[in-house]
Amino acid sequence: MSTQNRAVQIIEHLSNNGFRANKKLLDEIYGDPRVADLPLVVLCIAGAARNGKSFIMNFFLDYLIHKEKDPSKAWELNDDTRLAGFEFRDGEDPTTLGIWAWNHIFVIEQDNGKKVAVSLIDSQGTFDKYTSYQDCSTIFAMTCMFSSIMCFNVFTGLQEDKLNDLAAFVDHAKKIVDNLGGSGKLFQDLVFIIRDFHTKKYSDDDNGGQIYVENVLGHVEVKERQQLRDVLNSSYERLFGFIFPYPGEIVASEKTSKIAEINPKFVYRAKQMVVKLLSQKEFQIKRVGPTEMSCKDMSDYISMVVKCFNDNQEFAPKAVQTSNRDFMIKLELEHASQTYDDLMGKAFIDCKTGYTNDELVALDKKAFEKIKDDIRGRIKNDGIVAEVKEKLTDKLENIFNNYKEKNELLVRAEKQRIESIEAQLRHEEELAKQEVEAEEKLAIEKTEHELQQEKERQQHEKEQADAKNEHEKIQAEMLRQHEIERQAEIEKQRVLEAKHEKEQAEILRQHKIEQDESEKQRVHDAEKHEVEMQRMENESNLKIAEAEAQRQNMGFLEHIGAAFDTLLS
Ligand SMILES: Nc1nc2c(ncn2[C@@H]2O[C@H](COP(=O)(O)OP(=O)(O)OP(=O)(O)O)[C@@H](O)[C@H]2O)c(=O)[nH]1
Ligand SMILES: [Mg+2]
Repeated sequence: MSTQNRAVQIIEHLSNNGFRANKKLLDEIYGDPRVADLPLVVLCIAGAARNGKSFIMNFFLDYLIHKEKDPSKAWELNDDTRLAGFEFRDGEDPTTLGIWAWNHIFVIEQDNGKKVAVSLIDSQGTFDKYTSYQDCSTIFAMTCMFSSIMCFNVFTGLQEDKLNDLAAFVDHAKKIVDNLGGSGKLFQDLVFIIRDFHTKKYSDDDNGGQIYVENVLGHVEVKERQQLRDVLNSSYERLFGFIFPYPGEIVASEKTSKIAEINPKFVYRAKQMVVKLLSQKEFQIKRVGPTEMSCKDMSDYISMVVKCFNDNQEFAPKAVQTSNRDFMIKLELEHASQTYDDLMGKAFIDCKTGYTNDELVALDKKAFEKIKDDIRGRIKNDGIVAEVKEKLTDKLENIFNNYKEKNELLVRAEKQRIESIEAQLRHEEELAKQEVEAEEKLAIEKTEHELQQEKERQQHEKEQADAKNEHEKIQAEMLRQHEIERQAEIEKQRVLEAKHEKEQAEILRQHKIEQDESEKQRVHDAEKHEVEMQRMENESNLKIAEAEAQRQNMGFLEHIGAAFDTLLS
């Protein structure tokens, strides 16, 4: 719980029997975007002053805080739990003045997965010595009108005087709402919370409160009392009864917020009641007549109700009539406009091309007829139906005009789309034609090109063949020339070799001649030498002979020796 969450006075009780709604605060609370569009559940409490209304509201508060925070976890109340929020006080002086609401609207997910907004409203004590009957009646009437779950808090039991108080208001109010349609009931859930209840017969039974209330409101022999019961019994859609034991001394005579200090049986009953009334299985959505209220509607509704009560101070039920009638018409108009908008919107979801005028008029007629059937089915008062229909015609005309404009845009867009498609088609045809022409041209060019290429290829081949031939010719010629040259060279070589051989032969011959000459010379020289040698030998021999002759003559011999040396050198 945020520190800013608290009970705030939404309706101030002015001293001159008047009331003032705090519109700014109401807008802040019920117009909060977090909850504005959610279906609204409102639990209100009313009853005599100083009877523990605010005290018991804190049990509802604790439950909602818990459920909003952690929906899947079971709600536990243990000795550590502190109950706080709505101010309650011991003593005699009234604590709650005017009408107070918890300024945080709880978002609770129902078992079916849909979310609801839950508001808690506490009220000033009524039907007691502190408040005038008229103001009591007004406060009580207002809380009845605000609530979808109306808790009537009483002490010790449902005595006739308490039933009388209730019935006095209910009787008037019921006659008024009877005509408004729906179930025609004043209350949706009427809950009797009976405190300090002692009758043992019921106290020990878990269902004792329900049985007790049904018994009290059941058949009685006394005629007037039965009439009173008939009035009450025809005023609610569902009836609940819860009986509470004495909460314990500390609660009753002092003030405590500690669960540990409250009678455990009281805590047990409180838990049972809270879970039953705020069951996630079946929340009671606030309706005005047959029309369910969204959270955002509540601020206007409360303001309008307060204004009506201030304007009709003498007769509270008249205020109920006026405000309920006006507000119902307002809600019906909003609901019908929304439905019309939804139906027309739906018709436009898949419509991309717009409608013809006749089709559009038929759509409008169909939606309008459906809305009229819905209204006729819900509201039984012909006057209200007529008024809603009359006002609706203007309202729906505005919405229709919006759709008409939207349709014109769609039709125009469709026309443009078709024109653009046609233009596109023409363009595509032109392109296709150009493409075919281009392809044909390309095919011709390709064929020509291929022919040209073939021609060039053939030409090239021919040139290549010619070149090859020429080359081969040249090669052959070159080979032939080369062969000739080679042969010439060989011949030349051969001639040269022959010449060389000849020269060699000549050289050899010359050499032979020279050798022969030389041999001859050598032989000649040898012969000459031999002759010489012979001569010299002869000479030598001669000399030796002479020397021998001389040797016999010594001198002679030396002379022979010298002569011989000279000869040898
Ligand atoms: N005997 C008794 N006293 C209770 C019970 N519940 C609360 N109280 C005490 O009654 C006193 C008044 O409680 P509130 O919750 O302020 O009563 P109230 O009805 O809101 O009073 P107003 O706002 O003045 O109308 C407090 O001291 C509570 O502790 C109960 O069930 N029995
Ligand atoms: Mg109070």
